[in-house]
Amino acid sequence: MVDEDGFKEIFAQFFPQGDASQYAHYVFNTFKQNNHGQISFQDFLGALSTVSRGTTQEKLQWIFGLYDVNNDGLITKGEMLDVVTAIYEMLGRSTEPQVEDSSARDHVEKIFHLIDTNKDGAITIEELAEWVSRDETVVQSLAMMDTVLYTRRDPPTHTHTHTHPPTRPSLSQP
Ligand SMILES: [Ca+2]
Ligand SMILES: [Ca+2]
Repeated sequence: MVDEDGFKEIFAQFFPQGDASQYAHYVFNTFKQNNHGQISFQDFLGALSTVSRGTTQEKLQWIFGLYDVNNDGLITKGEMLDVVTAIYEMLGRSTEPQVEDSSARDHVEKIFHLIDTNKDGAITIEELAEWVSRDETVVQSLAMMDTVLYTRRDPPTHTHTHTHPPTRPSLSQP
């Protein structure tokens, strides 16, 4: 079985330049909800495979679960800020350009207004799906798990910390 500390160790190996523990906590939480509190190593690998090679719908559900921290079916601005902040911490200080403390908040404000089309202050899975359907490529950059899988196949190099910026703000790659 993989426990939360095991997750943190795995993420720490892939993102040694930052502090991945908070992001690992959110990812573990997402897997836990999908697997009723127990995560075997097979479940873990299966989930990684879904995130990397699943359908857009499967990825969408996984991403939604990641950002919907309290699992109530809505992503609030606070939840998005928490997860984005965790991603910034994971990427660490070696990212270029240097991440300013205010940029996570700015990023969240921008993205939130793009996705929350009815402006009620919360994002539903339908709103997220609608946003993704406008640009299929965005789903590729939604989960940092893609980066983890990439570094698994290919030993980490410095270039992984600054991939090409997406054409619009994404949830996970500021
Ligand atoms: Ca929520
Ligand atoms: Ca909304």
